[in-house]
Amino acid sequence: MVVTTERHGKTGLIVVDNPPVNALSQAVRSGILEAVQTLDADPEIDVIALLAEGRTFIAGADIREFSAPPSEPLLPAVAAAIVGSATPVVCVIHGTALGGGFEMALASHARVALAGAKVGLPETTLGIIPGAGGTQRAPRLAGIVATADLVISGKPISAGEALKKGLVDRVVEGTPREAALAAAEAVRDGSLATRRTDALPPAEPAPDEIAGWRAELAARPGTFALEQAVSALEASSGPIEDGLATERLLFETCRASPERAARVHIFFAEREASKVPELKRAEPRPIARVGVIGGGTMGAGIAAACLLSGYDVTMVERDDEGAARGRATVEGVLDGSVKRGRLSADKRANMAFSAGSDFADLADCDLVIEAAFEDMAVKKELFGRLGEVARADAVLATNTSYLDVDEIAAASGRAGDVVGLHFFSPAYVMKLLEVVVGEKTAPDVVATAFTVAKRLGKIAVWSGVGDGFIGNRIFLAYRRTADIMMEDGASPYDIDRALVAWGLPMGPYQAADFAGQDIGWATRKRRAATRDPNERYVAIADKVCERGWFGRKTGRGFYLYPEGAKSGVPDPEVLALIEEERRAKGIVPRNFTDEEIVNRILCTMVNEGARAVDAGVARQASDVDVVMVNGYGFPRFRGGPMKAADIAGLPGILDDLKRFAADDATAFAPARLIEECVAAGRPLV
Ligand code: 3H9
Repeated sequence: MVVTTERHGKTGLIVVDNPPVNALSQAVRSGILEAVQTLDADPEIDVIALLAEGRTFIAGADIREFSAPPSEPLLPAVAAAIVGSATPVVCVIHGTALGGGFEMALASHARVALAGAKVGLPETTLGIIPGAGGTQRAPRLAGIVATADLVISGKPISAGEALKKGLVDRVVEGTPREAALAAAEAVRDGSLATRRTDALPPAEPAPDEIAGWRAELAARPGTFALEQAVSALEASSGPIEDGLATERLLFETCRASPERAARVHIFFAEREASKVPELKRAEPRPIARVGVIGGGTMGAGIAAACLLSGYDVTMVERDDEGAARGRATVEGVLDGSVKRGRLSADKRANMAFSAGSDFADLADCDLVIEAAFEDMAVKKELFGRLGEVARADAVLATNTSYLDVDEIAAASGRAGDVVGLHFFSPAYVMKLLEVVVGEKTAPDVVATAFTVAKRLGKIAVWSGVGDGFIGNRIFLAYRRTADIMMEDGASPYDIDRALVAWGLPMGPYQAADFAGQDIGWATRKRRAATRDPNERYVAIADKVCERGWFGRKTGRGFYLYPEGAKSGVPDPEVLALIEEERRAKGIVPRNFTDEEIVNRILCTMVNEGARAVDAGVARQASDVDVVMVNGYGFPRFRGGPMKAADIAGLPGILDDLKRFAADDATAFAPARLIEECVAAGRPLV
């Protein structure tokens, strides 16, 4: 029974119990509907309270049901039954009341929240809009602008803030059950007023704000649901029946959209990624003290991330000067967190952090993360020492972004303890963590890595050993395809523009300039010796670097960055340099449409992602999406490259791959997984 009723004197309780988050499945919807009707018809009951068991009130509609046709009773009918109940209904919120969960509260006649509870309307983050009255009832209580804050940001607000906005009526202490019984008593003695939201006057129109939001949304891709949400909010200044009908129509349009399919896919893919079998097979090792080798940008970022998540941190650098620099960087991050209100001064003062140059300080660490220079010889030397210095039960991790983790592990003399933890910069901000599992990595070490990742608030993805793991492997392939298009006739500015219009936050050349091209150049030089001489190599970026044009930090890269300019401007000298390269290679430039640019890049990413699955580097295709969305800015509204390929039509992608492979098999010779999926008529994810 996912919904039960209880009678306590004249109070009728409707208790939802559908773990883990009390999502509004068909059974819950029909349970609430029936319970409201039963208790409303009971002459002994004069107040009804709606509450939930477990860690949270209702976290929304059951997202898993969105891809199937809707089944009765629909959520708006449940909300209508609550609003229409002649017996007042009080809703008691604990944990998070989100989406349809908060809409059940908005339909109730009064709302009581436990301190610490949160409420929100995050539907647009899933590519839909509130579809059970949220866009009509919240504006009647709080106004269009305050509701838009919730709907457009998708972020929940605290019970206290909700009280200020008029979205809840009271914030109380205690358990949900105690609060429900007390609230019923308060309704009875008149100290808690009840009202029917639908009987409140329509919201005050906000035409200027609405025009502003529309203009802002029109300027960026992937805002279909947000645009529909604005239209629904606009309708809240008319009669409630019309508004609810408009909302329903717009909700259904969103439900059928590719944006919804993509966003819901990535929501579940992120949760699937960390369900690795090792977590069931092995007990994670306890971790309290983390050692970090290296105090550069990466090392300091990792140290800060660990401190912010409550670990003690020992940082070790080559010399005292390096340690002092590393310490200063970490402290800068922590001070920034205090300033932004994300960390209390008290917690900051009590953090256990030391930075020094004595390797022996790592001896009492439970986990050591190496973030030294990206060079195999350096890493092997460090892991050789670490193998001896670190405690026998310590986990040893490398933050390498390309190198062979098995080779590094072997150097430690205890390969079972070694794992790759590939953080993304800045490590205290970026959500993605690739957990690179070597041939000999012990299952409890993998389980430890995923457990630490969870505590760090990261989305961890399992990766096998392979050049660039999952993300950088795809990134390298993507950049190579872009470079080839650039040499064949597209300008870097055309490529960036087409990809940004498609939804990437930056094109590859804007990104290179932003990050600083010297790092990529150094990597290319290191890899030159192992490059296949028969493979096409585009040297344009090297020529740009040879001139010292490393990007923003040097005032020019692929773009020029004049004093005070917000973004780069095209550089005629770079165009001339590209022209020169084409001439030297005898390439007659051809035209690339934006569509072809996007298609070639998408085909490259999907193919390389599928090859990573073929090679056992990625466990499943959805992990590729999680990596690209959370580490490389791939647009969430497209669900990741694999989902984007499914949405575009996988058979068409395979045809394109075959066509493009005729002149570039390196990037486009189709991966086995794609051939198999198309042959079997199934999607990649
Ligand atoms: C909506 O309400 C539409 C309506 O307006 C209109 C309808 C007509 N459904 O995140 P966690 C699962 S749209 C199904 O790891 P946490 C999740 O997959 C909805 N399943 O825990 C996971 O399963 P598993 C609006 C759901 O503590 C487990 O619960 N609501 C749903 O870190 C635990 O989740 C939202 O967008 C769901 N709605 O965070 C809220 N939610 O264990 C979405 C979760 O098998 N949910 N699951 O992997 C969240 O933001 C977080 O899950 C929450 C808990 C904050 C609640």
